[in-house]
Amino acid sequence: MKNVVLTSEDALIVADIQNDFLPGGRLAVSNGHGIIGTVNQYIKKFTNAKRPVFATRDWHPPNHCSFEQQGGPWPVHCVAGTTGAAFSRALKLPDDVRIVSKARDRDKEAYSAFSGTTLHEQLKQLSIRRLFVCGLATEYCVLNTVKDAIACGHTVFLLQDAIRAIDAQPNDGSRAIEQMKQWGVEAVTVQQIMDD
Ligand code: VGL
Ligand code: ZN
Repeated sequence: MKNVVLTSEDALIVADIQNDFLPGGRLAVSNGHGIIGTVNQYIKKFTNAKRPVFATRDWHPPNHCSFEQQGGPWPVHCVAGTTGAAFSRALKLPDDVRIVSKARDRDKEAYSAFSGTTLHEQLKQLSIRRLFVCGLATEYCVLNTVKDAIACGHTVFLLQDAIRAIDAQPNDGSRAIEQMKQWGVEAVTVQQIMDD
C-alpha cells in the first residue's frame, strides 16, 4: 500500500452527495450515506493541504429528459433548488468549496462534471493535474467524470472507500471500477492520502 502525498497540482472532486441520492431520496443509492464520513475525512485532508475541493451536483430542470415522464430512465430527482437537490447536511463542505452544477439543460443528459460546465477551465486556471474522485454514483457521475478527466490529460485517483453504485443491473458498480482501472486510474483509500 503506497502513500500519496498531496501536492499543489491536486484537487478533490466530491460527486453528487445530494439528498435525492441518499436513503429517503427519489433515487436513493443503497447505503449512499455510508460514505459520507469518509468523504468528510478526504475533505479535511485536502483542506489541511490548502488544496481545492469541488462539489458537483446534479441540477435538473423540472422536465429533464432523463425523467420517466419524459421517456427517460430515472424518477424525477435533483430538481434545481429543491431539498432533494441540496447537499446532504452531513457533508462537511469547506466555506470555499467550488460548486459545479451539471445536467441543467432539459434536452441533454450529462453524468460527467465536465459536461456543459466550466470545470475544465477552472482546473486549468488552478494548474491542477491530478484529480481525486469520490461520491455518487460509481457507474454514472464518477465513471463519466473520470473518463472526461483522463481525456483532459489528468491523472486520476479513485477514492474507492468513498464511492457507491446504483447497481440498476447487478455489478454495474464493480464493472465501472474495473473499467476505470483499465484506463489507468489508481484506486486508493483514505489512509493512503498524506496531507503534509
Ligand atoms: C446520476 C443518475 C441520474 C449521477 C445522475 O450523476 O450519478 N445518476 N442522474
Ligand atoms: Zn440526474
